[in-house]
Amino acid sequence: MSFVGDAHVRFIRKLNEKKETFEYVATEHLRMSGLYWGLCALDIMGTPLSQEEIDGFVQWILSCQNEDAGFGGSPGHDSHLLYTLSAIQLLAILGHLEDLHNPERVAQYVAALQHPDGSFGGDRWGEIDTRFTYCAACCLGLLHHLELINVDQAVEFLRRCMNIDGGFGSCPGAESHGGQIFCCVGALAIFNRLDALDQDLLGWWLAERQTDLGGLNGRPEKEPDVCYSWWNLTALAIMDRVPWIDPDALAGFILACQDREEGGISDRPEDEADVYHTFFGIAGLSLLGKCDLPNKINPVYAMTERVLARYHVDPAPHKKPRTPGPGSRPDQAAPPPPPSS
Ligand code: GRG
Ligand code: ZN
Repeated sequence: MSFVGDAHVRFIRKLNEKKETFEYVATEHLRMSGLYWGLCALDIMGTPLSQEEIDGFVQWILSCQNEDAGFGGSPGHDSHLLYTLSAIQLLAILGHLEDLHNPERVAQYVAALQHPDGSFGGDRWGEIDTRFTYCAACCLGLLHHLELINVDQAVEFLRRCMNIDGGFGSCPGAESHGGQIFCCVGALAIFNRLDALDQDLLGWWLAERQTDLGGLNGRPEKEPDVCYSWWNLTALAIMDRVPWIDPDALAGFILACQDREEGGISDRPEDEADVYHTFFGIAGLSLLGKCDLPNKINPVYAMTERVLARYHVDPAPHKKPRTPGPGSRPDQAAPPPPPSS
């Protein structure tokens, strides 16, 4: 089945015109992330924006920044790590990260959400979730300010969220789930700490998520869903284990979820398309190297490689040689000091 890119571009562009609809009003609280899904999908497909569009988006994004330096999901909404990450990603995609007011203060806002046990709260109210560890790692990686947090403690918290199946949940003791696995593996990649994983065990668990339809599910016995073509596949990509699934079958499932007339991609074949599954479907196809998409998505930062290059962000932080610190596994320990005379 073919990829109907032109229809997807039309579908995404139309979303911004539907300002009078219930759907638009009902999603106000997460508009920042919605815009990120749409613009990142257009970026993967190499769709240019006009200068007028770029300026309008940048102005709108900056209008969502609050006194505490964080960003809300819409103007006047409280700051949250989810939307602060989307805002930073959007400014980078638009080539306007330079317009971010006082990036050090934004980085400090993010770092201040770390708790003493290494976890991150999503906002000042303090709900903890491994999603927020990823958001913090990604924001600080993009802003080149990882030194502001305690990385060892953050890794320690993630270790506590790891289950005996090799996967991760939202907090210690929570069931393994594809979405949280992306967050934990992505954060560990940014921290260059993949040594915290059992990559073979996790690789097996993820490979077993492929269903008879070719699509991936997020946990055992669940239905396949296009968005796991991002959540699960990124973890496999970061661990160099994409061939552990059948890529052609997965691509076939994603393509079968396209609305070939109106554009957009849905969670499952014949369901209604939405911008979230459109983005994750296109991002999954990009990770699989299918459909000749011009700008490759990066599995760690969830942005195209061209944007990372522009801002000098290492696309594979987990592949850098690492000098182990105290408490590292013995097989990775630094050589012993020379004997004293
Ligand atoms: C920059 C890409 C990016 C992400 C930012 C928000 C975030 C960080 C990560 C979210 C990770 C996550 C938890 C994704 C899962 C979303 C999802 C499909 C939830 C559905 O869960 P269930 O239990 O669905 O309703 P299943 O498929 O298990 O039936
Ligand atoms: Zn989904």
